[in-house]
This record gives sequence, C-alpha cells and structure tokens, in this order.
Amino acid sequence: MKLYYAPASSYSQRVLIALYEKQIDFTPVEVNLFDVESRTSVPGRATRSQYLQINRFGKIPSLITDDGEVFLEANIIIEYLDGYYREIPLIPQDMKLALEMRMVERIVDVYINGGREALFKDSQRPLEERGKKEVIKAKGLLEEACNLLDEKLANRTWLVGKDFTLADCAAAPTLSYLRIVYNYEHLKNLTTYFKRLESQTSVARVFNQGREQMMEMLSTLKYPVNTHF
Ligand SMILES: N[C@@H](CCC(=O)N[C@@H](CS)C(=O)NCC(=O)O)C(=O)O
Repeated sequence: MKLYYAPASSYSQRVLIALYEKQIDFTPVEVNLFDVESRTSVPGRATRSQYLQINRFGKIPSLITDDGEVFLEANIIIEYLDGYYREIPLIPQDMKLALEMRMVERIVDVYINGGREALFKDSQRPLEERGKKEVIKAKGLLEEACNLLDEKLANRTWLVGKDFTLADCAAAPTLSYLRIVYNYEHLKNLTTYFKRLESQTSVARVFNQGREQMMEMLSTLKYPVNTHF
C-alpha cells in the first residue's frame, strides 16, 4: 500500500503513528506541502495533477491499497488499517469504549485543532487586528477541550481505556503543534500525557521526521511564534 503524506502534516502524522504502532509495511510517497499551487514534482514525489487524481481535494494524507482502493481522511485510513491488521488494535472492541474514543477524537479535532488553527491565524495578523470575537470563542472552546482531556487523564495512561488508540494517534500531533500558539503546562495531567506520547517509539519517530519541515514553515512566518515545541 502507498501512503501519500508530508512529514510535517499533522493529519499525515496520525496515520504514520498508526502504521508504526501496527508495524505495517507501506510505501511512503511525499507530497510537496510547500507548493500549494502546483505540488510540483521533486523526483520521487507526487505532482499535483497525479495527486489530484487520487484526492480531488488536494489534501493529505491519502492511502492506496494494493488492490487500488483509495481511502481519504486520516481517521478513515486508520479505521481501514485497523480492520485489516488486527494484531495490534487501535480501536477498542467494546462498543462503549469505541464510542468514547470517537467522541474524544472529535473533541481533539474540532475544538483543539480548530482552536489551534484560529489562534495560529490570529498570530499572523497585525497586533491591532488580533483577538476578535470569533478568536476568543475558539480559544474558550479549546480551553474547555483541554480541561476535559486533563480530567480524563487524571487516572489514565492513554485517552480512552487502557490501551493506546486512534484517539492518541490524533492527540499526539495536535498537542505538539498546539504548543506553537498555546501553552497548556498549567494542566498537569495533559502535560504528563504529552511527555508520555513523546516517548512512545512510533510518536517520537514521526515527530523527528516532521520537525525539519515544520521549522522551515515556521521560519517563513511574518510574526514570530513559539518554536520550542
Ligand atoms: N480532514 C482531513 C484533513 C486533511 C488536511 O487538512 N491536511 C492538510 C495537512 S495537515 C493539508 O492537506 N493541507 C494542504 C492544503 O490544504 O492545501 C483528514 O482528516 O485527513
């Protein structure tokens, strides 16, 4: 199977963590994240026209199976991987735990990632234009979501149940990039959990692979952000 991805892309990182956790062989195909217009070819990478035939939205990641089936959307790709490679499961068998996992993933995606995006965009506006109503609202939702995770993590190793799940695959890159614009060190359980994520082999590998590209992107910003993340 082939994974179309970019090392610094947080949604690609979710899938890479799942692939490494499950120890699945795959062929990585890098899509040029910097070249938004053409996604032009660098040898060994997908061109925009090639890539749009796989994913009409031009978003990464995408997965092509050995049978030529195409899966879009990071979570759906992980669900596919989990269905076919059961030895190391990332989705709980128990129905209620599986629902809790999906709920937590939605909270991470909608409120934490959404809040992070809003804060990041705000950080790139001139000072006098920052902090509008929508940004304050997004920050409030982000804070509530972080509080919720912190409460859940009071007596847990991973976000849901006893094992590492898809929710942790989603949380790792989201919480890593969140630190660029928002400091959550006051939330002790969440901070300890993030350290635990960083020392998970699959996560450390993915973070190492993505760091250089992310630093390159951050170095082009108009206004500085926290680069110690
Ligand atoms: N809902 C999609 C989101 C994918 C997404 O937004 N990927 C970003 C990279 S992290 C992307 O492709 N950005 C490039 C662009 O929008 O042109 C998923 O879960 O896979």
